[in-house]
Formats: sequence, structure tokens, C-alpha cells
Amino acid sequence: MKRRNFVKKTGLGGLSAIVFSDIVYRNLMPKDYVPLAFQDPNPFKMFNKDPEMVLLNDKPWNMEARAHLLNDEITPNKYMFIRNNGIIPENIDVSTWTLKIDGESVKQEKTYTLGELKSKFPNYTYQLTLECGGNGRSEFNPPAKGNQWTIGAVSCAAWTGVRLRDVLEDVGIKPDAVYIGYHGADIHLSRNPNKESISRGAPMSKALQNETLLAFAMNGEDIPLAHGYPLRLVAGGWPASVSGKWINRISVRNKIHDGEKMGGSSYRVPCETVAPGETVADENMCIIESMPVKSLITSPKSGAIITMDTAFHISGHAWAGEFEVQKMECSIDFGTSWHTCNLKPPVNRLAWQHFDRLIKFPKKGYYEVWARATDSEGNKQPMVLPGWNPKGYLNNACHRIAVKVV
Ligand SMILES: Nc1nc2c(c(=O)[nH]1)N[C@H]1C(S)=C(S)[C@@H](COP(=O)(O)O)O[C@H]1N2
Ligand SMILES: [Mo]
Repeated sequence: MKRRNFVKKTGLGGLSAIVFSDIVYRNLMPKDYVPLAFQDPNPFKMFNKDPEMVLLNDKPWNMEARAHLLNDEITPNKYMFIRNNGIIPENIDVSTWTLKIDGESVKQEKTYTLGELKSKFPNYTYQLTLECGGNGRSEFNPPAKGNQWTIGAVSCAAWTGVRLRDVLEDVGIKPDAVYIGYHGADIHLSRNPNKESISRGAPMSKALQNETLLAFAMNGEDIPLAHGYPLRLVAGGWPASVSGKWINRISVRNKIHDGEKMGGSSYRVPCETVAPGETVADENMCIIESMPVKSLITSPKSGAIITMDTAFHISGHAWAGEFEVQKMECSIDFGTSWHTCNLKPPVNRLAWQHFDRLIKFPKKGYYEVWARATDSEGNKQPMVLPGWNPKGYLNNACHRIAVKVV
């Protein structure tokens, strides 16, 4: 039996060092009995998630939504995917939390308390789409290692915070600044304090966008612990790995940030298309920036059974990284003909957009509804899996649901 290091969270903190041989009557335990001190907490309760969410990993915690759970225009915490690379920070004290801005390209280092950040700079709220670069990974072949995300590693919550650009302007940035890199308070899986589980960032052009926030609230409340309490970077439209959680330091770099998970095949894809399974040299890998155009049918749930005379209404969201979605279409004949859906403009730049359409089926039987978005640059979602890459990033293939008409 393995010791779990999250026993603390179950309220059995003092028992966190218990090992199997400490159990005096271990020989008398019923077969297959798991002692209380060894039981996993219920992650859905622990993180206030809906029990229909899907747990992909518990060390570290990773959880995704199902398409029909993402129907809200603003994603509530209970349906928001969790992607952690390390251990969620323990014993956070907001009264002593600070954000340090350092790096080769600051005029001088500067440290802010949370209170200073909130009061010194104007506050903004934006709805921002965060999609994990690996969303859709489970479909790649040869398979890619890592969490086997299906379609649910995407969210669009309302984030409130200060603009990173305002803070960087206050610090003073040298003209040779190239990139920002974040540092968070999460703990490496090895619990080695000298190791970071992830430290990524973005070029200055993205860091200085109006919508790039240092956020302290999500959907009008403190950010939930799993999503970066008390301070997180939010850079909508880019792989969500850029949106560092539990941020306590941002470095302004005079070169591309070289933190953990910036190199190798992490959040990088072959610059040119390769054959599935091909080995790609490091120098031929490019950092993922804006996420590709994508959409999700969030209502009805796949597997719906409807009667011929019911009005069949589909709805969902579409997003396109840095771009807007220009057109949304759906098909009920395996992509042979496409019908334009109603599509709303985004509430702000980098927020997902809602679409809907009434569909009439010609007769009873089994159908699939496929949805396809086109962005403002004319890029369309592919109907099948796009370019293979070693880590299985950027799968923006059309979402499909099954429907039976009776
Ligand atoms: N400090 C820190 N920030 C992080 C991560 C992490 O493990 N540690 N994971 C990143 C990745 S890969 C993703 S997809 C998003 C997930 O954000 P969420 O858990 O709030 O949905 O956070 C990013 N920020
Ligand atoms: Mo991610």
C-alpha cells in the first residue's frame, strides 16, 4: 500500500507519516480494507467540482469536463478542468503573498503585495478562453504520453485583475525585453524545493496585450485554490500552460524564457508537418502560440433520443485563439452538406462565442451532428485529426455528437 501525501487535506494532518507497519492490528484488518488514513479524499468534493467531471490523474490532480457540462456561457468552477503539473501549494497566506518582478530586462526589481496590486492599478474583468494545449490528445496515433484529454480541457470564465502591462510599465522595462516567464508556488512532484514543475511565459507582444491579466478573482470570487489562488496570470487564446497559477514572480527576459517545460517537446510542435511517429529534432520544434480554431456542441448531450416532431436545437461555443470565429456550420450527413448556425460575437476579445441552430431531420433513425468553425483568417477545423506531433497537442478536429430520432 502506498502512502499518499494529501492525507493532510482529509483533516488527518497529524497522521500523514503513518506507514502500513504502524498499524498495530494490521493482521486483523478485513481483506482489501483501506485504513482511513490511507483513503483518498473525494476530489470532486475537495475541489467543488461536479461529480460528472472526469478524473484523469490524482498525482498530480487532473480533471476534465464532458461536452454537455460546458453549456454555460461563463464556465462556473464546478465545470472547469484542472490541469496541474505539480502539487497544489499548501498553507497559502495572502497577507504575506507578494509578486516580484525581476529578470535581465527590468530597470530595477520591484515587489508588490496583493493589496498594492489591487489598489495601485485599474481593475479589469474579461471572459477568457483557456484551453490546454493537449486537449484532444487521446485521439492521436501513435499515442502521445500525458493526460489523455478528450474534449474537456477548455473553459471560459470571467477573470478580474490588473493588466500585466500596467504593472510592467510601473516597474520599467528595458528595450531589450523579449519574453516574460512566470514562477508559481506549486511544489514539484518530487517535493524537491529547488525544482519547478512548470515555468512558462509569453513574448512581450502577448504579455503587453490589454487582456493579459494578473488575476485575483474568477467569476466574481477569489480564485479557487486549484485554479491559482491567490494570483494567476491569464493569457486567453494561447495554450493555457502560459497562464501560470499561484504566481509569485515574473521575470522579464532578454531572451526566450528557458524555464521548465519551455523546451524539448513540451508545448512545442514540429515547425513543419511530419509523418505520425517520426522523430523530430529539437531545433525543428516551435513553441505553440495562438490556439487553433475549435468548437464544441454543448447541448444536447451526445446520445440524445428525440422524437420526429420535436424542434431539435443544438448549441455550443466556438473559439479561435487570437482570432475571432467568423462562421459556424453544422452537418447531419457526415460532412457532405453544411448549414450555417447563428453565431454571436464574443463579449470581449479572446472570449468564446456562442452558436445555435434548429435542425430538422428528414426521417427516423441514427444521425451524427458535426460542428465546424471557421476563423477570421479563413482557417476551418479539420474533420479528422490534424497534424501528428510527439506530445499530441492542438487537436482541433470537429466535435461530433450522436442522436437518435424516434
Ligand atoms: N504554477 C502552475 N501554473 C500552471 C500549471 C501548473 O501546473 N502550475 N499548469 C498549466 C497548464 S498546462 C494548464 S492547461 C493550465 C490549467 O489551468 P486550470 O487548472 O486553472 O484549468 O494552468 C497552467 N498553469
Ligand atoms: Mo496544459
